[in-house]
Amino acid sequence: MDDIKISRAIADSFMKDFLDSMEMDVAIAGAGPSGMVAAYYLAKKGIKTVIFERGLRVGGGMPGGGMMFNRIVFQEEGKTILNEFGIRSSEYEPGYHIADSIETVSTICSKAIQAGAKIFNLISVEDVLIRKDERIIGLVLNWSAVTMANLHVDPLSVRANAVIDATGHAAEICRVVTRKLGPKLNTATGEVIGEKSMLAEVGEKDLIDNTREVYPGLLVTGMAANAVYGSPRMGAIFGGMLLSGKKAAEVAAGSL
Ligand code: 48F
Repeated sequence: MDDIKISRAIADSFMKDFLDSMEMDVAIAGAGPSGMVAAYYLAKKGIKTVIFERGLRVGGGMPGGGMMFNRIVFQEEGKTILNEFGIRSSEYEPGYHIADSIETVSTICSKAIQAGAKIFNLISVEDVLIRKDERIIGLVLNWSAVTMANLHVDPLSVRANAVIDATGHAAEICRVVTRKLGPKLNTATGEVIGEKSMLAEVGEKDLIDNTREVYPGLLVTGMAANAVYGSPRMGAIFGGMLLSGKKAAEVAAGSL
């Protein structure tokens, strides 16, 4: 084995993929459950989709289950997506299906990639790319190591026809937009309203309505959608996250 060939193979293959991902149909910030499900449905339609994930690993809040018990709950509607992905679950009580959070995350991730989506980990989205009329047309990226070390290093930009904020509770992309472009989201205040306290029944239902375009060129999915529109959180029930990802894919595909 030649050590330099190993290094060249890695750098060369990564750089080809990265350059190919400078322009895409849909760019997604965050590889949590909603972002990866959205990527799966988009890629399955042949839509060029790339996720940029800040962390070392994918899955966001899903692997941790509820309070580190790595099990997650799905209601009937969410179970249909589990079935579609071939993820096993068992019925704990009527209408309460329980799944292994690690099996769920790993299966969704591998299906998204095999459908053709790309996931770049260790890259943070720090801003959006805009047109003169302030429509969002891409993302501004930097290595997570750079942002964590607070190094003064300029970012790179990538262009996309649609951008999805799938950054979870923090709704980071929507917050960047309001901070830099003003209170112009299509929420009641124009700002990120902020999530309400735990109420699973309402949170799960609202999530589907909240999954939509929140600013020209920018969609929101998953917990970010509830945070932006001021709906409750819901803990380790994940049907809504998967259904939200599926809806985000439909809305994004329809906007292309
Ligand atoms: O938080 P996360 O899992 O979001 P989600 O898909 O699912 C929410 C649930 O996990 C849970 C819940 C269920 O009831 O409430 O919280 O809405 O995944 C968000 C991902 O986005 C990444 C973050 O590391 C995580 O993997 N992320 C956050 N900000 C950025 C980012 C950023 N600025 N750039 C890139 N990735």
